[in-house]
Amino acid sequence: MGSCRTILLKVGWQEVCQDGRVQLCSLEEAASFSWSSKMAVYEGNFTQTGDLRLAIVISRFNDLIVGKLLEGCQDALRRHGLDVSPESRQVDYYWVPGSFEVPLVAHQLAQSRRYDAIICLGAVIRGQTPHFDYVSAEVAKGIAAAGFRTGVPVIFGILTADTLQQALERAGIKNNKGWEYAMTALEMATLMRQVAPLLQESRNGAGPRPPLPGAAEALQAGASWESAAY
Ligand code: INI
Repeated sequence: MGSCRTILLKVGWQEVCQDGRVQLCSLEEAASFSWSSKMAVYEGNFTQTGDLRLAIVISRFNDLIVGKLLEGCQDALRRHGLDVSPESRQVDYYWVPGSFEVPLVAHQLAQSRRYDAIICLGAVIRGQTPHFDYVSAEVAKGIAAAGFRTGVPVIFGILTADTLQQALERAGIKNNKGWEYAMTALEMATLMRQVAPLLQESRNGAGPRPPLPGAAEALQAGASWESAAY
């Protein structure tokens, strides 16, 4: 496994490379990394939403579908205590022509550091375009890159469907995926608020990490991470 030189983020023993790959840090760094001897569980929640700030990037293409996704998304946010009104100080709305344009705006919003999470909404329907595969693949990659490059959760709320009927079913007739995208945003935003201080801790340089049973043997010269006991 080759290692990249340009590291965008370090989270614990993991390094996120510029091209989005995730690799493990060097043995030397790992040995000097400090962890609390007590392991903890971190998870997001749907209750500490009072001071969250969100952006929603919305594609106008297929607006029949996307409008429904937006309604579902707003409904979920409202029911979890967020003010989604146009005058809201909590949620800002950014409209773009099509899904292809979503990642550019999402990336720049994430870079602005104004938001705890960014929700991307769009619909790409296979039956409507021969370039379905290009549009959907680029949008997925672009949205993933926006999150990786900035450390801000960027939610993939681009509905991909084979037919208009299928898209409608997922945009309100059977269920509304917009709801799910909103819930994902809340969970990730509240989780990342807990992850950010860990990152800061690792940037500040942490003290020695207490060894775990079996670590000394596993980390002998020549041992690879894969063979480590944990
Ligand atoms: N944009 C979509 O959001 N969904 C689609 O299904 C779609 N189709 O079918 O082509 C689509 N095309 C427009 C595209 O997103 C860009 O706006 C356009 O290519 C200009 O860059």
